[in-house]
Amino acid sequence: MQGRYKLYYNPESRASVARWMLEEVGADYELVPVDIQAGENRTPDFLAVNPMGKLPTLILPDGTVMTETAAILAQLADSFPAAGLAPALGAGERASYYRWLFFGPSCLEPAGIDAMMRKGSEPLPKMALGWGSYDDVIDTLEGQLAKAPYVTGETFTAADLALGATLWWLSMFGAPRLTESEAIKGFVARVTGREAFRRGQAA
Ligand SMILES: N[C@@H](CCC(=O)N[C@@H](CS)C(=O)NCC(=O)O)C(=O)O
Repeated sequence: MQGRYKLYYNPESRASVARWMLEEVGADYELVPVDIQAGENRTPDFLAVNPMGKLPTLILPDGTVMTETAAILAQLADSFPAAGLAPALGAGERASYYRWLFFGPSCLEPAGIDAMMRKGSEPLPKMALGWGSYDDVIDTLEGQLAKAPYVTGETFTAADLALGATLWWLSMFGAPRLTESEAIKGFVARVTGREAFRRGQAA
């Protein structure tokens, strides 16, 4: 969808992942700063847009409200096909792309946050957790990233952006094992070396 996008934004939030994607696809967009520390994401005006009070919140050119980082990445990849960030519909690569795009928010993120923040309580039963265990998630990702430069093979897609961004901030916050893994370190360096990543970090 062409036109101007509006991204409710804070640089220290997942909104920076959506901004990176807007840069990747060359979208026309504006940022609306939201000061989370000052509670601007909990005002009635913001909650009327996103009742979860979360960033990123993206307004599409036709006024549709989008939340959920991975969904935003998928929508932008499809809206800007010339950027080549999503494999063709129906192709095997597309299946692999979906797999890894969803692996981010459903496995890597909760496993990483649980591994860093859980204090002293018993681990939850692996069978009941969608991500099984932190070690299973990292072993799986390591195995995949050892095979090829990107998670679906030779080509960078929105799934790499989703996983790369999450691995990048989990590494910065000291999640276990990440900085000891050559495959993961190499992948994070590869994706954060992209020009669009740098542009998305600009003040
Ligand atoms: N499921 C959402 C999570 C978004 C999220 O948790 N955003 C955090 C910043 S990284 C936020 O807005 N926190 C503010 C708050 O909850 O008050 C996504 O994947 O985009």
